[in-house]
Amino acid sequence: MQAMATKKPEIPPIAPARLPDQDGGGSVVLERLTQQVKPPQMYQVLMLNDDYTPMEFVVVVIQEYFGKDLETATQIMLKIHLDGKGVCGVYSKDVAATKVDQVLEAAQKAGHPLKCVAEPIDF
Ligand code: TYC
Repeated sequence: MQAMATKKPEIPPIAPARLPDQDGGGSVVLERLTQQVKPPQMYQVLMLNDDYTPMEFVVVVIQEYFGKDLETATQIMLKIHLDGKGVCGVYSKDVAATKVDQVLEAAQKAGHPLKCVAEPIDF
């Protein structure tokens, strides 16, 4: 038969309860907590106009990488064509950077000079 362990299990010490700070006069001082969490910085992915990329290609890219339907993608493309730039979507930093990479890679593969950038949005 196996010998029984004789050592008693160790009981971890109990942490002392944290009491609210007191001001010495017997009254409890309550401090208002300032907001501790900020919303994450968001980035808008902008596409830039150029004279060479076909409109149809831009519309397909906006549908493919920014999840827009044909009508919305066409409106965004036309806005870019007329104003020089337009917002394709708003994302967290990492996702926005990935979208930019995907668009630039698709444009490069197709031989178009289409450009795309991410920029932080201030609220
Ligand atoms: N200006 C281009 C043309 O006339 C179309 C275009 C639209 C190109 C949007 C880029 O981001 C762009 N073919």
